[in-house]
Amino acid sequence: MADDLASPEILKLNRQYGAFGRIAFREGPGGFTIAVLANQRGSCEICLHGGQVLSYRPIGHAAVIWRSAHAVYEPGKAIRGGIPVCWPWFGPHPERKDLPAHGFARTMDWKIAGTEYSNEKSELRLVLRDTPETLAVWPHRFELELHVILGDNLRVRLTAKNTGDDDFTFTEALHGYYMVRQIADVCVMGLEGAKFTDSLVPGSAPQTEENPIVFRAETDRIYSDDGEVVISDPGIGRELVLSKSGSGSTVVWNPWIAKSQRMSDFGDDEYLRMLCVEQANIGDAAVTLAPGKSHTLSLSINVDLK
Ligand code: TA6
Repeated sequence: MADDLASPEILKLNRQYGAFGRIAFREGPGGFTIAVLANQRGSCEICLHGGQVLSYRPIGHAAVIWRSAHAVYEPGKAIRGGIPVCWPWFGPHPERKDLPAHGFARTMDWKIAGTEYSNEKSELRLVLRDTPETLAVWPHRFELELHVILGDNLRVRLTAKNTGDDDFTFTEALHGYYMVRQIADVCVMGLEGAKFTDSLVPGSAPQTEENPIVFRAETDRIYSDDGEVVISDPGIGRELVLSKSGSGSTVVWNPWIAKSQRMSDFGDDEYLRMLCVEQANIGDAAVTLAPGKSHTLSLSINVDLK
């Protein structure tokens, strides 16, 4: 039984928020608290460190979400894989090179705001609020909620609320890492006709995507697109259909060989088995909120056998 040797904190969480066979909490790597959602259609794990979905496995399917075997599970560090929450900035901080890429949300400890379940769904809400440390680098009061809904698909909703007295502007991404059998056989559909910038050539002019995207080298592109994207993976025999709302940008990234070798928390050949397709708001799609206002970025992951 998972609770046999659980810590008092984990036992308390399971007493307060657990539901046998539907919602449970366990201690994970690095001592991080992991929420496990389950229902008759599958299971999903979310780490309270970073508010990060770590796994999603619909019943009868291979794992959907990828995580590096070299991932680091340490306070203040980002976990390589899953669906990192990039907020309140995407990529390098626009001015401060001393600050971590992709903001602070993915390296902070989130709190449980609530759980609920029904015959069809198991749900978890996590919340993150400003701290003296965040105010020191980003002088705005905020409340961030991550709402994960496991039903016959997986939905992830990131809601930002301005709880301060001044407007603020942020960029963001649900930086999902997806499992593929063999990247050379994969293609990404749905971005044909969309404008994109190539992050590997900073300052390069926008281009227009003409074809489904295939992968033969490091690929790191930011598309202006608000539509659905499909990861076609003949190796596994499935399509991952990534639908979204509240997002004007889609990022497609595979590090390929050289970048994989440069990342200490990424195996040299792991690029073969993963692909990032990220629902985001970057550049012209940055979001400005007036005091009291909220914005939700929402992702739905559906698995279609092919
Ligand atoms: O999403 C693409 C990207 O911005 C890449 O440029 C690469 O840096 C990736 O994110 C991973 O960033 P991380 O800070 O998690 O190593």
